Amino acid sequence: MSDSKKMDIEQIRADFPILHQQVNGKPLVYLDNGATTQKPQVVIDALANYYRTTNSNVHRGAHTLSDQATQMFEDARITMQEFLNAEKSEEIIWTRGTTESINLVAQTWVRSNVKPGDEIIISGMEHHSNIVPWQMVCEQTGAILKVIPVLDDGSLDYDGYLKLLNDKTKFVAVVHVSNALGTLNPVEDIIHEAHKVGAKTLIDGAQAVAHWDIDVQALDCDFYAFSGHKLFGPTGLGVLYGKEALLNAMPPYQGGGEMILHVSFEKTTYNVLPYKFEAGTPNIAGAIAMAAAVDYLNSLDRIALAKHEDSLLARANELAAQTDGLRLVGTSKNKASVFSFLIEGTHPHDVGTLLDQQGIAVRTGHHCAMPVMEQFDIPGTVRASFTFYNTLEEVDALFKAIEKVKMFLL
Ligand code: 7TS
Repeated sequence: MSDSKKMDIEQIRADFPILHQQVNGKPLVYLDNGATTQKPQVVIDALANYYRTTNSNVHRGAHTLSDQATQMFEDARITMQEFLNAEKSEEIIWTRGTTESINLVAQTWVRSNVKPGDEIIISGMEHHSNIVPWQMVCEQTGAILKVIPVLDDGSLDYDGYLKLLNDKTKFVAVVHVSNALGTLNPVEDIIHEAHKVGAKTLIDGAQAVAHWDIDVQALDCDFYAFSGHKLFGPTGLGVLYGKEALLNAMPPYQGGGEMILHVSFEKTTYNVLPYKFEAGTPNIAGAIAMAAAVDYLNSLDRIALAKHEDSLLARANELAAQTDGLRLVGTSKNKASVFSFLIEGTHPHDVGTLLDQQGIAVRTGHHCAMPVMEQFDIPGTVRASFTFYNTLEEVDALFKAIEKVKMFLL
């Protein structure tokens, strides 16, 4: 089957119009895929075509375009269900992104199920969006936040995790792949152990979905969160997967239209799943374009492309070993194609600016993961995050540019 799937990188690059331009007089080398991925033409077309031909509100119109928009919107939900291998499409909630998905769970299931003294576990390598919502719900409920330590190579202290688990643990929320370090966490085991003490689990999949197929039933996670824009889809659109029984038992997150069955001043009854969690007009165009992104991914040989990403990271590591003065941050043996580094004696922001002048787009700073930066006692890193449309030549270009930066700054 994979024979008919696309894996030629040049052909794939041709699908992404933004990649073929000069930035600061140099060919663009886009290595900031952890922040957001670029969009293939089919996604851009899906957005534009929806607005050109179908735009209407969903679930309410008594006219043809509204019926068509509703059909496309609900078909997109089924596309996401199949993408995650969720059991039912009702388990797919459209949100604004990972951040909103996590806040939703914190303010519904967790807020209504934890008591003072109960414990919520996160890890030391979380993005702020998987830290702050839990701190907020701890303040609201009197629950206590526990943090799994991170080891020097950027991997999770798994034994440290096991030690934190006890009968007070009510919830475990852990990142699948760290955006700052690239570490791939053993989420299946983490979930399994959490379930043994009766805790529920959320996996922050923001950085994982673009690299590998995700199977929420195999993982057995209770919730899984990600953002469309990091999966070759539009901004402002994300997904929360949740197990049906939990979603059914949860109070709504926001009140408004769509999420009700009946409203009176005396009593309001809430809609069924998934609409109970989708108050207001949703991002209809975004959902439809997101489905186009997943259809596009399904046309690619994702296993071959994951291997290609591994080879990009291997090339970066190989060149790093030949480069004086580089400090790599996040060297866990299980990692995604995220290459975080510092040039000794320089500030990451200066490095980023000088790389940009050479057409190379990276992210610099703390990557919204300040606690792990503090642990490594650094202000931030320079992060090159690769995806399947990147090439070995682009990795080489990064290292040529690093040499120029060193000449300029040191
Ligand atoms: N979780 C992880 C692991 C992330 O990497 C990010 C965004 C988020 C959550 C939040 O996603 P959002 O779409 O709701 O904003 N990470 C990054 C990054 O690494 N650079 O820019 C955004």
